[in-house]
Amino acid sequence: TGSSAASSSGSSAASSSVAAPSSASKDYNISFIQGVAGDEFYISMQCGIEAEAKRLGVTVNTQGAQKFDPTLQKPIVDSVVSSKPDAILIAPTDVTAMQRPLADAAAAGIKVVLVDTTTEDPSFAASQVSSDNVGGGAAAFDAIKALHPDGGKLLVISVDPGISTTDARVQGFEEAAAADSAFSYVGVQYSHNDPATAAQLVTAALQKDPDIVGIFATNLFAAEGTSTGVKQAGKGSELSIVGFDAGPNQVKALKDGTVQALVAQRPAQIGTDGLDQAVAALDGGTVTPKIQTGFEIITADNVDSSDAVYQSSC
Ligand code: T6T
Repeated sequence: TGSSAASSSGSSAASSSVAAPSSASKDYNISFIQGVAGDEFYISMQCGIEAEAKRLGVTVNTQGAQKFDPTLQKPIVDSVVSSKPDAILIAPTDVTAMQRPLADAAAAGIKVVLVDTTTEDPSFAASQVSSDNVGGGAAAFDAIKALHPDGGKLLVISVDPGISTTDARVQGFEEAAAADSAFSYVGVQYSHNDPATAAQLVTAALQKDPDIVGIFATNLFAAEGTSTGVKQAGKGSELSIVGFDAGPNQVKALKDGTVQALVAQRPAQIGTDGLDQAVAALDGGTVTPKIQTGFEIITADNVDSSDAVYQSSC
């Protein structure tokens, strides 16, 4: 496997430039609804939110469904809304399915802040905080290109259509790949956030196209399964994997050489900024409607010095 890939940081409006309240005027009751429970990305986000809640003097309650699935997230939203929190921070699991429940929550007077993902018409939201997902997808292509300058076939393993983040990552990757005639794009396949499905998709794709040189896995679970699939197919340095996210398993795969680069997001920062915006909205302070947080490309060369690895607990 290749030893180095392009190393750069995401260029996006630094969220540190966004004003944060120094405290809340009262102990607000705020709910954080994760995209899915047990995902180190959302655990790290929760850690950022909890630390900021302590600093501001507000109370946060966190919940997440067992799967990244709007049919499981909607009942959680319904029950949270009926408990009448002051604000909701949420990563909606589908652009369409979560639109109405969240617009209704906002119409009922709850401040809604979208963290990570968004919906098709987020005008109901007080603020939206997310990574530069299109830019991250393009950076994933650059990392593959650095390892395979002669080009070749590319595959993308994503989650499900209708998830704003992973769709934007696919878009950024596809646009960058289309602009480079040395590469040919085999297409995107959807793993439903299930590593076993991702592994099966990858082994099948490699059977059909054994000369694939690069696979972009658009989130943590897609990357986990992609690593397994490539290992099962017995591929070596002729193929590189770039994964979005930097959970402990992804870092392990990077260190053992299965994965060549990770696009690490700043989930704790997304959470911190999201809570700041909720409190600002509740207190009538300055609210920034849209905040883009950065990302970092992690490779074997900089993994030991990187502080971007996700937490599995706070
Ligand atoms: O990649 C993150 C998140 O940004 C995405 O919306 C869903 O998947 C993750 O939570 C990683 O599993």
